[in-house]
Amino acid sequence: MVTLALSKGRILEESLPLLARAGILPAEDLGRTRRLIVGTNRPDVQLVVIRAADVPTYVRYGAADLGIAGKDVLCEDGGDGLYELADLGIAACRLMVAEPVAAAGGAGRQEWGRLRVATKYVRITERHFAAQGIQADIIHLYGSMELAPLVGLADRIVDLVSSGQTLAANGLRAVEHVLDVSARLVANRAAMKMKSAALRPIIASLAGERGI
Ligand code: PRT
Ligand code: MG
Repeated sequence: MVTLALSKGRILEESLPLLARAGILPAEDLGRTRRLIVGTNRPDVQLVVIRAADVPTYVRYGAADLGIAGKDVLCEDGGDGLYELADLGIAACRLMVAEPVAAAGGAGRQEWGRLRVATKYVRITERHFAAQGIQADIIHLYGSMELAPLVGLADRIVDLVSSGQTLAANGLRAVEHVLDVSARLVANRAAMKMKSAALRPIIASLAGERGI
């Protein structure tokens, strides 16, 4: 059995056409079912639908042989023990530093003491500011980062931006680029050896020309 880990939301929506092209059709509507393991038209392929940030963990421990996860999630995770096989070119966005439009480029930051940055991406954010010699206080949030500067919780945020509408709607603007993000196909290292014959054709058809 080959197990592929996916997350609900954008990754799932944009992965389904890739799966269909690879001849893998979920047996149920993944957006609706409450089942977490979903069979497919292929008796040897099943899907697990989990939180986006959990995909690297499932694949690392071999609970899933393959996974589809955003580069944001993989960078934050560190990716140890995983093979990144392909940039699938889906769910594309940018990880950006943003601040209130009113903050005027962060001028006067020193007067207020250390920069406070709210984000879900603690490791990436620490690295990003450390590389500039800025010691930031990172405030770990699990979602709705855009709210933090509006209520005085943080000076800046590090979050994903695609259209920019969410930032604009909350009086924020992107001030620095951190990372270009798209979904990647990852694999468990042991499975690549032990299940090579089963995995190779699936990887080839999912990755197409995009294999790394
Ligand atoms: O739901 P859960 O908390 O488990 O995870 P999640 O909310 O991160 O899942 P989901 O499905 O929203 O995102 C999963 C993956 O999709 C991310 O890890 C990215 O790799 C990818 N992705 C691509 C995005 C976006 N684009 C995106 N725009 N994930 C989130 N957003 C959010 C962003 O955080 C912000 O709130 O959309 C908002 C900005 O969108 P615009 O269009 O207004 O700029
Ligand atoms: Mg979500």
